[in-house]
Amino acid sequence: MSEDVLLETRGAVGLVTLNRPKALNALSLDMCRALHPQLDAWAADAAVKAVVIRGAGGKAFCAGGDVRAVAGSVGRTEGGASLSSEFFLAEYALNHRIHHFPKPFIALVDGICMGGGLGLSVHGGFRVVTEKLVLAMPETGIGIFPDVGGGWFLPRFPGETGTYLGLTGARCDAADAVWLGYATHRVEASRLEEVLGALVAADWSGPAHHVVAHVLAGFIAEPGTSSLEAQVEVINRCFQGNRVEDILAALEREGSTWAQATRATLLRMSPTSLKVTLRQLREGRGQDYDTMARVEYRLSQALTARPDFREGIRAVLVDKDQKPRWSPATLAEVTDAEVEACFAPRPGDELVLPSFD
Ligand code: QUE
Repeated sequence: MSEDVLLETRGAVGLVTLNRPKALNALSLDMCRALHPQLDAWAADAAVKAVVIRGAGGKAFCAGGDVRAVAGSVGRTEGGASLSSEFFLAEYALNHRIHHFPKPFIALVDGICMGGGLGLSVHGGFRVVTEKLVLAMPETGIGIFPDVGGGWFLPRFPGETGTYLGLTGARCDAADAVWLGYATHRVEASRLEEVLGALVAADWSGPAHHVVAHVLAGFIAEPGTSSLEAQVEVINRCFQGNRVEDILAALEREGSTWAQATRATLLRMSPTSLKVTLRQLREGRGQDYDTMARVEYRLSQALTARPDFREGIRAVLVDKDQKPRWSPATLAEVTDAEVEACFAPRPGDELVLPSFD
């Protein structure tokens, strides 16, 4: 059994603790494989009324998928399957299990939550955040794209904020997360143990969603004002385009300090990632989550096979020089055909999801 994810029941609550604090609880293939069957068992067990997920160590909920392991394995296969296909199949199946979970699923998101951390939280019904929240979808900075359902949840954030967050990787605090609708509750980090204790001690004789909502309501604190909300009009003006080049031009016309800094951020990201991501987010406006999960699996396989992924991991997580050399290096060199090819079906290598109705 993996010690990297702790699974226990406390009274009527199934409790998941992501337990790789030195790696900011980054989600590995082994963790997905340990957690998923336990969620199936809890879904079927009438004595379990709700599931709580949290991160150990007090610094992070979950920094993302274990992309370092995936990048280190590119080109290598294990009995025919690559770690990239095994990992993304397992991670997206787990996200889908949470999305369709039949009982309250409560994420206690205290600290860093990026990429795969959103996959473990946004699909549940309750996302409880604290003053330590740092929320981001930073994948365009490592040559991939905002996955784990980003194609579904980012277009559902207000106006063009999802486009902005998915392309730039900008960080959100607790007030931003409440305004976006990501967070359902804001509590003080020092009270999270008490929240868990109150859920364990609750009288579960009523409808479970009402019980959870009632317990959490007893702990809410003021979220404060969102700086993201204050920017929404300029974000909407600049990020409405359907071409990355149009977004850059709009930021240049806008001219403010914020617009110049945002434009400079975009110019540091993988040009291929930016073009693929914008197409993904536009497609996701009109699609349901399950459809986007299948699209995202195709993208995961196409983009992890490209050079920008290994280069992004090198620059951000290995050498940490923050100076990736992207290939192609400019937006103009990324052809529409290259972007289109990333979305192509992969006969014999598709994400197959169970139906939970
Ligand atoms: C983009 C990402 C990730 C990232 C940085 C990015 C990501 C991820 C990690 C990460 C951070 C610290 C760790 C670790 C992984 O960083 O998905 O193991 O200790 O997991 O810019 O998508």
